[in-house]
Amino acid sequence: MDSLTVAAIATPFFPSGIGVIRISGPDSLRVLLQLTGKGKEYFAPRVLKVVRVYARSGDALEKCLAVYMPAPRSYTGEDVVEIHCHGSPPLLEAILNEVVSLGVSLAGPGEFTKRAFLNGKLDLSQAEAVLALVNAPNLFLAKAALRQLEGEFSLELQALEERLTSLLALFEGALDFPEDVDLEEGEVELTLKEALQEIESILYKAESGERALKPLKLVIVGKPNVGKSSLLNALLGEERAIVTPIPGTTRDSVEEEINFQGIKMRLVDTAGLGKARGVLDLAGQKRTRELLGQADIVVFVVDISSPPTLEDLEVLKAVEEKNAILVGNKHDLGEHGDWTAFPRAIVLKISALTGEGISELMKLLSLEGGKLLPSREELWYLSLRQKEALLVSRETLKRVLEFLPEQPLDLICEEVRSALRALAQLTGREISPRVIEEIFSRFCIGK
Ligand SMILES: Nc1nc2c(ncn2[C@@H]2O[C@H](COP(=O)(O)OP(=O)(O)OP(=O)(O)O)[C@@H](O)[C@H]2O)c(=O)[nH]1
Ligand SMILES: [Mg+2]
Repeated sequence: MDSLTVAAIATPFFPSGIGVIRISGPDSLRVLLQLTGKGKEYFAPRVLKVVRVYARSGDALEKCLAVYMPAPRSYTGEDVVEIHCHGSPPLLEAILNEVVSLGVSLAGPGEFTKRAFLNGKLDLSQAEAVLALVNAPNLFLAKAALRQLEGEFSLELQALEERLTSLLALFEGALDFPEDVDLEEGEVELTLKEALQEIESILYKAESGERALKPLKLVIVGKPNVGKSSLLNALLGEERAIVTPIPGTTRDSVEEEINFQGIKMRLVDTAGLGKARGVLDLAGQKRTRELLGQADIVVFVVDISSPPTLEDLEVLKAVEEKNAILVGNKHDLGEHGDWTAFPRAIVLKISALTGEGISELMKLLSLEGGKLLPSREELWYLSLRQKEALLVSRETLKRVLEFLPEQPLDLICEEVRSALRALAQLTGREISPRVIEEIFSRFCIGK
């Protein structure tokens, strides 16, 4: 354990609601008492107290809240103090300077989480989950990271390790006492296959996590002039695409990313499909068909205020393969009766002009988007390092399975041991200080 006491500003360094200074190590309480002039009985463990913070000169710097969390029941497992100040960068810096002048060192990146790891509060996969959680680009991955932080991923790893460890024990027993231990080849093969399957399943969940990183592609199609670009603008809440009363306004696609209730989507407005009015139209329509091929969700727009045309039917044909959502735009201009006979039912009546139905459409889109993302239980948000360690253990076990019948037992033992070593890299049970430094250097200061 590191006996130095360290401190850092744990919140972003710009004017904000609050700013937190975090101190960890054996001197934390002494520093808090010196800064505030209070006696130690004032700070009941883990209770926020109102304090004044004084500079060495005796000037009051701040009136704020502070909490003392004695070891081992703290984030780092050491004595921890947090001072919750007003979020003023110069003020935070001044208080940090006072803390340092009382004999405290500045914390390096990820130092608090590193101490939590070294003190056994978290295993390495949980420590990396802290980083994943802070950096999670969307709510799905944040939730996955939280489950990792709470140890669910560690449990999966433990189960895997236990399986391999007992297999190794069996092999070692057979090596030491060949006449006493009967190695059932079928059983060994089964255990190996099960372990391999568990690794595959973890890797699959990690890949699902990566898929959740990419925005879903939402393509808006329809015949010319039905209000596709207007709808894009309405969904974005800004005038992104050009809108005119002239059919064929949009020639090239217009793309913009948006976050629908935690789901990242890439909205694509396209050139209208239908009768081509020249080479430019043809090129635009070709592009629309390509984009349709890449679409995760398709919004098929029609003008509900005028009767369906052959062009609408042509668009319908183009989106047949896709699970398209049919919306009737220009509802502010009325509703033409012939739409009830259209082969596909209109799901929503909207007006990109007045905003009618737009929030309902957004709800529907986030619902559809949610269905396309892997479910919470099927997702891990792993670092490259973690995935590589899993890949190494997978390849090793595959080799063992392949050569099982011919290889001498001691070689097989060695392979299983190296698969276990790769897994131990994930929990951090067997890891070099250099790798630990490398991992925590990716954290921000104060975490
Ligand atoms: N009344 C009414 N007019 C609308 C609505 N949505 C769009 N418009 C008008 O319809 C015309 C065409 O709108 P756009 O958004 O350019 O239609 P588009 O489908 O992108 O057209 P192209 O790019 O030419 O294929 C414009 O004059 C819009 O102002 C609506 O909900 N109600
Ligand atoms: Mg357009």
